[in-house]
Amino acid sequence: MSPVRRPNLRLVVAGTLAAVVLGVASTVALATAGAFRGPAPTGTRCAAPALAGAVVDVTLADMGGGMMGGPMTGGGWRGMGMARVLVSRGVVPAGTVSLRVVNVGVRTHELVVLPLPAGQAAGARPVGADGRVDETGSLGEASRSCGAGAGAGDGITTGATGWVTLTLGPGRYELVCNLPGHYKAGMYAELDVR
Ligand SMILES: [Cu+2]
Repeated sequence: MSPVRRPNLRLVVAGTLAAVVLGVASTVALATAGAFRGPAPTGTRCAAPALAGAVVDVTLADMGGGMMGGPMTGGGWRGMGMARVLVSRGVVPAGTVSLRVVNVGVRTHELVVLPLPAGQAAGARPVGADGRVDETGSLGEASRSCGAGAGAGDGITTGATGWVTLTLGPGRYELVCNLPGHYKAGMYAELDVR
C-alpha cells in the first residue's frame, strides 16, 4: 500500500468507529431513560415480589411538567412534554408473562396491555377528545403503586413499581399509558409474543 492511501483508510476507520460509538450511546441513553428522567422521584419506592413466567421490565418515563408549556390542566396534552414506555425485551415466549413496571418520571402513569392489530404500528391508535385511546380488548394492566393489577386504578406514582402477570398467546401487543394525553406524548411500546 502506498503512503498516500493510509490517511484515507484511517478516515474510513475513524468514521466507522464514530458511527458505532454514537449508535451505542443513543441506545444506552434510551435504555436507561436518562434523557427523560426529571428530578429524582420522591414518591413511594417499592420492589416487586418474584414474578412468574417471562419477566419484562417496563420503565415509564417523562420529562416532567413545565418543559412544554407548564402543568397539564383539564386533561390537555400540551403540557405533557415527551414521555416514553421502555421495555427490557421486545419479544417473549407465549404463556405466562409478567410485567414489572417502574415509574421513573415525575408524573403518575399506568400500563395497559392492548392487542396490536396486524399491520398497525405502535403509537398509531386514534386519540379521543379525552386524550385517551380505546381500551377495548385490554388484556390487563398494571396501574397500582406497589401492587398487582389494576387495584384502585389510581396509577403508579413517581418512583413506585407496579406489576401484573398475564397469560399471553402468540401475537403482537401494545403497552400503553392511557392517562389523558400520555399516549399522544409517546407512551407506547410494542411487545411481541411468539
Ligand atoms: Cu403516563
